[in-house]
Amino acid sequence: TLPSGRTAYRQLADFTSNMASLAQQYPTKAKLINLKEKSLEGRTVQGLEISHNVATSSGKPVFLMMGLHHAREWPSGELTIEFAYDLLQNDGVDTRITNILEKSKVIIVPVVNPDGFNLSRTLGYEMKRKNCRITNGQLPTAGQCAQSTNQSRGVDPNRNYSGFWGGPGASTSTTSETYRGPSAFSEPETRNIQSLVSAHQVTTLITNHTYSNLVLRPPGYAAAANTPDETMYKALGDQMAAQNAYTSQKSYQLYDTTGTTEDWSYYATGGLGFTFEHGSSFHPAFSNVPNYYFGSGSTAGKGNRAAYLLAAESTINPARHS
Ligand code: 0X9
Ligand code: ZN
Repeated sequence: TLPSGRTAYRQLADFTSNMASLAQQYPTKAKLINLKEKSLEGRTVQGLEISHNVATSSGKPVFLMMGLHHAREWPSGELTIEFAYDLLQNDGVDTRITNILEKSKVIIVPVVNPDGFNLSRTLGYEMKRKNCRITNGQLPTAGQCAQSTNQSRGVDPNRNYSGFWGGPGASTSTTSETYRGPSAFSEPETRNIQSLVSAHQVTTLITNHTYSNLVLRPPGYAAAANTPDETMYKALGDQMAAQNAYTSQKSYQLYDTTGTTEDWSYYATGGLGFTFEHGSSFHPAFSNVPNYYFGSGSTAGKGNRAAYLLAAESTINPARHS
């Protein structure tokens, strides 16, 4: 059973109400945050900051976890919010969690791309990937993303960050699933994460996606050199992959990309960012999600929960992983 007890994929309103409930239930430890900009359809993008005495936790190193950059990748939001439930429910029970919340702060943003997710999860356009940008210069009104050309409309949020933006593995075609946008950080979804990271000491981040059972680290394209932190980076990636039994590798070994989240955040801040690609399809039956979280078979009792705990602990003492 998942920490929240859920048995079906959340809709956008469920994420919103669940985060509000957690903040209300754990007022000293969980703080609801509104990211800087609304989505193109006017939705507020929310997150939770989680730490002991969260109101005065501004100096603590941060582990940031995100979901749903890509609309159809529903488990990525579930795993992100379930980690928040787990931390809050098991603080004072699990000594690793107590230590994490004492010495660090965890920030979760389960739905980075709410317009796209709403279209995919609720309005029936299940395979929507990108945001709802209309590329003729207009802004969409609420629900307009669901109109006829919705599937091809939009900017890929995971090609719109500034890291190597303009390079290979991203498209200049507005109808491509990997359209990079007219300029780096042209979209509110990526600017929200940029300003969130800039306002905190984010020393480790995980951006959850589906699918392929991978733990990916920069660089995102083959012609780029290894990061200067390759030894430490690989060590932490490999340790996390030992928990969830995914393959730990450099991102470009999957395929070239530019403009992805951690190819910006790592080179901009030095914090270690990873993409996790979960499972074997974009959104399988919900009954798979508890297995993703807690592990199953050879990873029973480990899974992504254990990988996330390692990531959070790495913020407390990064050198421990080198
Ligand atoms: O293409 C992406 O944005 C990610 N895959 S997904 O199916 N979730 O869209 C993978 C990006 C990982 N980075 C590289 N492959 N360089
Ligand atoms: Zn994705």
